[in-house]
Parts: sequence; C-alpha cells; structure tokens
Amino acid sequence: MATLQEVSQCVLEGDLDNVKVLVQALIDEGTEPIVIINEGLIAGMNIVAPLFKSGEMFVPEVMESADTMNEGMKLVKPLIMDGDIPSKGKMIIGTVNGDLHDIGKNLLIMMVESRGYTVIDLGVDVKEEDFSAAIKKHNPDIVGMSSMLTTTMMKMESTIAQIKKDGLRDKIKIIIGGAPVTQEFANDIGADGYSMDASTAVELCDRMMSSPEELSA
Ligand code: B1M
Repeated sequence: MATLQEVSQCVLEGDLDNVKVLVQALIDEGTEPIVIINEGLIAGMNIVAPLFKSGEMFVPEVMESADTMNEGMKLVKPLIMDGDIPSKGKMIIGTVNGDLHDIGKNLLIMMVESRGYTVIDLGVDVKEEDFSAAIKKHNPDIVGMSSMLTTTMMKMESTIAQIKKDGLRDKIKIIIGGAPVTQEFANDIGADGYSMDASTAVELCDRMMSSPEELSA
C-alpha cells in the first residue's frame, strides 16, 4: 500500500519514476486527490524549500524535486475541478524588457505554485505595456518582476511607471528580484517588496497576502 509520506519522499529525492507509481496507487486506493496534492506532493516541496534556503539543496536538485511534484500533479489534476484547489492568491510574473534569463524566475514559479498560488508566467523580455495588459486581463494580487542584468534592472522602474500611468498601481503589490537587485533599489523605484531568492520570495508573498497594509509602499 502506497503512503503519502512516500510521495513526499519521492518529491524530496526527485524520484520521477516512483512518484508516478505511488500517486497512481493512491488514486486507485481511493485517496482524495486534494489530499494527495496537499499532504503528499506539496508537503514534499515544503521540505525542499527550507533546505534550498539553508544551502543544503542546490538549484539542479530543486528543479528535479519540482519536476517530480509536477509529474505527480499531472495524474491528480484532471481528477479535480480547478475550483477544488484553494488558491492562496494570484500572481503574474515575468523577466523584464530586454532580459532573457529565466532559470531563477522558473524556480520561483515552482516554489510559489507549490505553496498554493495561481501563477501566470509572462515569460522573458516582457515589455512594460505587456505587464500592464496582463494586470488588466488577469487581475492578480501580486506582480513579480525578475532581472539579471544591470542594463535591464531599470526596466523595473519603467514598468512600475507604466503600471501607474495605466491607473493599476493601487490594485496590486509589486515584488522584484534577481542577481543585481537589492532592497535599496526596490525602495528607490517604489516596489512593495524584494527578495534575494525563491524561498524568501514565497515567504514575502505569504506576508503580503496575510497583512498587505504592512508592506504598503
Ligand atoms: Co547571462 N549573465 N547573459 N546568460 N548569466 C549573468 C547574469 C552574468 C552575471 C554573468 C557574468 O558576466 N558573470 C552577466 C550579467 C552581468 C551584469 O549585468 N552585471 C550576464 C550576461 C552579461 C549575459 C549576456 C549579456 C551575455 C552576452 O550575450 N554577452 C547575455 C544577455 C542575454 C539577455 O538576457 N538579453 C546573457 C545570456 C545568458 C544565457 C542565455 C546564456 C543564460 C540564460 C539562460 C536562461 O536563463 N534560460 C545565462 C546564464 C545562465 C547566466 C548565469 C551564468 C546564471 C544565471 C542563473 O540562471 N542562475 C549568470 C551568472 C550568475 O548568476 N552566476 C549570468 C541560477 C538562478 C537559479 O539564479 O537567476 O540569480 P538567479 O535567480 C535567483 C535569485 O536571483 C532570485 O531567486 C532565484 C532563485 O533563488 N530571483 C528572484 C530571481 N528572480 C526573482 C524575482 C523575484 C524574487 C527573487 O521576485 C519577483
């Protein structure tokens, strides 16, 4: 008989083959899909996040864990209506105009999704107007911007200016990150939050959703 703990362990170890066998066995045994997601797959990623933060796990291992979680999700998701997965909040995220780096952004998306957020990935090289258009279309709680180049980090400021110009600034919280970005820079350009890595970004999202006024610019 398969157990939820074994599923969590597979996610932790990035065991792609066994996660499929175990998740299918739990489905066949009648375990509720939402329980498999929360107490098996997401529980596994919840062990990964602090290990990554403390430097006990590295980027390739975290990617493998996230892939393993997603492999299990593929089997379970069709069994439940979207509305059955309680979303903690909606986030749109993109790498800013002129910047093609996406490894860190993708890692962040996996972490945030595994914590229960709905994430819309705008991809890389996202123009200022496209962030605004996506806010209008998706009505997110949080907008995330990533930049890895000193030459593109100023695009975060112009994106915030565009969002303000379009009258959307008050509807959302803006968080930024990426190698050249600092808290001081975030303060200077009027972002609501900054985080140096994917784990702290998830914690930042949680704080924003639980007490948004605390982080108001
Ligand atoms: Co580029 N690159 N690159 N590159 N690249 C850097 C960033 C660089 C530091 C390398 C160097 O010179 N030492 C340098 C930037 C220098 C600078 O601006 N000061 C650089 C350069 C110069 C360039 C090109 C200009 C090179 C050229 O063509 N002459 C060019 C630019 C292309 C463009 O974007 N227009 C370029 C291209 C590329 C590749 C395409 C080859 C490739 C990107 C592939 C891809 O992303 N799909 C690449 C790579 C891989 C790197 C390095 C080696 C690794 C980046 C990475 O993925 N790190 C990088 C050197 C380095 O960082 N050591 C480098 C792993 C990733 C998990 O970490 O992205 O930092 P990171 O993400 C972290 C945090 O930053 C944070 O959380 C993540 C996970 O913990 N985070 C957020 C990121 N976004 C966040 C958003 C948040 C919160 C946290 O909230 C929304």
